[in-house]
Amino acid sequence: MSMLSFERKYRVRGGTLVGGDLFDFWVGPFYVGFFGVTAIFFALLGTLLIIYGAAIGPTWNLWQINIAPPDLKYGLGLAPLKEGGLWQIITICAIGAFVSWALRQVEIARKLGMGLHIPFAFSFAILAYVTLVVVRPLLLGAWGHGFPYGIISHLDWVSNVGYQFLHFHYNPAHMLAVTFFFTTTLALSMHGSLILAVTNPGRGEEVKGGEHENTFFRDDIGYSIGALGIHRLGLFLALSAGFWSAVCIVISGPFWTRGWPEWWNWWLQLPIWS
Ligand code: 07D
Ligand code: 07D
Ligand code: U10
Repeated sequence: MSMLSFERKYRVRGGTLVGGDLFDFWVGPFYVGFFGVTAIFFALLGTLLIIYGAAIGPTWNLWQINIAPPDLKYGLGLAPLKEGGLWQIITICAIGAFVSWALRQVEIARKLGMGLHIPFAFSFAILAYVTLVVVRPLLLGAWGHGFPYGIISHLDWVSNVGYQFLHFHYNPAHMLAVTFFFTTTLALSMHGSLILAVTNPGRGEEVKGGEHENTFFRDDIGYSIGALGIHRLGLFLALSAGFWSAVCIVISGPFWTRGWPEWWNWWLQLPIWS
């Protein structure tokens, strides 16, 4: 069955969470749905506000455009539009768009009778973002602790916040997150290369299957996790990377205010050394 006739068969009514049949239609390849409309609304409004922010700012240089959060003196209150209020509305739009996108994924998965793994996974990215711009600023008592919206400026923020804690690499949750990111890449490269090695052989060679896949890794490292297993592991690794990222930044400030190298003093203070 070609892709298109498959899609025609599955482009059926139902599965919506909100709005019933009202937005239950497609535009070209895109499913719309209630959350497609809200996603477009928030994304468009947020983008227009970024363009407005750029227009009243000092530069049109794409790398240097910057929408800064309010000054710390505004605390958790609303700031005037040109002094961080824009950042606050854009943050609402971003969260609105990301959550709409996840819920649209839920509706599409329900239509197709699939699991909800994809929106579940995307939620971890949203969690990391919300931790950065809502949870941590709330815990620290000022929206000014959110990161600025700009390509270079958000890098400056990461660096500055990193050095506020002297040496961010000593943050134990950052270590876990980094390790999970690295392991995710390793796992994907092993999986991608294995699948290509068996399903895309040279001219005249036979396509191989699961037995070859399992045997390769048994011969190589003594164990094969299996076809389903590698996908479970991949999802676990990737979600753990996002989860520990959120943890590493939310503890920096709200729960640990000194340099991260100092955190490791517990090791030096273990009674066994004295
Ligand atoms: C490949 C999927 C496609 C997505 C892309 C991103 C925009 C922003 C906005 C002009 C993997 C589209 C970009 C819509 C344009 C304006 C105002 C995903 C793929 C291509 N960052 N970050 C980038 C975001 C944070 C950090 C690049 C977003 C945190 C570092 C891009 C967020 C911290 C580096 C970008 C976000 C942080 C980057 C490439 C949100 C910790 C780089 C991203 C919403 C997480 C790298 C110049 C990429 C770079 C980079 C976008 C948050 C750190 C501009 C949307 C605050 C250290 N970030 N980032 O490929 O080259 O993602 O920067 O949270 O070195 Mg960032
Ligand atoms: C937040 C993105 C969410 C995205 C969403 C979707 C659109 C639509 C549309 C394309 C979380 C956006 C979609 C906009 C686009 C179209 C059509 C993802 C998010 C919802 N660090 N560090 C991390 C490393 C150092 C520091 C995380 C490595 C230094 C701070 C990760 C190194 C110092 C923070 C990580 C290193 C420092 C981090 C980022 C190496 C600086 C954070 C990944 C090798 C001097 C951030 C939650 C992430 C964090 C974070 C890796 C070095 C500081 C684990 C590998 C020592 C302050 N660092 N870091 O979180 O945890 O993704 O954020 O040196 O805040 Mg670090
Ligand atoms: C995987 C896989 C696998 C596959 C795969 C994949 C993982 C083995 C079977 C998938 C992987 C790939 C394809 C590889 C490449 C992917 C990446 C590297 C990841 C990064 C991806 C990108 C960079 C692409 C990002 C693109 C995006 C997000 C699409 C952007 C699209 C839009 C913004 C449109 C969205 C549409 C919506 C929301 C609904 C439809 C709406 C419209 C068409 C617009 C018109 C709007 C309406 C009709 C609604 C009305 C709107 C209103 C009323 C609002 C108005 C508001 C105003 C303010 C005016 O494992 O298996 O293979 O392939």
